[in-house]
Amino acid sequence: MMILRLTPPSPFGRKVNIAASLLGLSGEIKIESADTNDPADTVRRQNPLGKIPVLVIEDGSALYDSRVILEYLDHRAGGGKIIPREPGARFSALRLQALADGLTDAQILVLYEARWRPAEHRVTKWVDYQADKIMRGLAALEADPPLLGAIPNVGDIALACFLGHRDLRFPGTWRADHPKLAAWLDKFSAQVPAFADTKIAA
Ligand SMILES: N[C@@H](CCC(=O)N[C@@H](CS)C(=O)NCC(=O)O)C(=O)O
Repeated sequence: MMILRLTPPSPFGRKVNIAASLLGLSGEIKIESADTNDPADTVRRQNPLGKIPVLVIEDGSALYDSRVILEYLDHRAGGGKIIPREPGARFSALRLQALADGLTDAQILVLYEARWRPAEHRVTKWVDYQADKIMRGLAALEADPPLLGAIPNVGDIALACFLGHRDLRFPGTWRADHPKLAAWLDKFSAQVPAFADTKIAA
């Protein structure tokens, strides 16, 4: 049995749960929540960065980050499923994953600014700098939304988790101005039951 360390609202942990479901591996994974703020939590020994998700596999080794875990799960499921083998499709999926994960990183930095810094020390210029990345990413994706294949790839999974995290933490801030992307997420949600199954209440 593999052990997945995460916190339920984590968009990166959600990527892993959705990938595992698509690959038929959910039954081989036990979820154990982690507290990244607790210095005593074993997650800091499993991943020196102290970040989740971490996947502990049967031999006791710990895999991180979410991209490495998704690659491992794809390999474990036989390969070429959520990370296509054909180079054109492969690099397009990996690039979409890099973009969507980068947007999620920026979104988390905006949240951490409010969570970690007292109001008098917050730097608006820094938050605006991150918010601009998100607006540019949303605009680029709206101009050219990805095609959803029969099996969603790692890029699609990462994009759905970014948009789901935006809905959770910044509701009402993207759908009206990005109708094609909103339709894309509805289609993903209809195709991938694990997306609704991993949704948490605001
Ligand atoms: N690149 C990482 C990002 C993981 C990440 O940022 N996780 C957040 C929770 S969503 C975290 O652990 N934050 C605690 C910290 O930054 O110390 C991945 O893809 O797994």
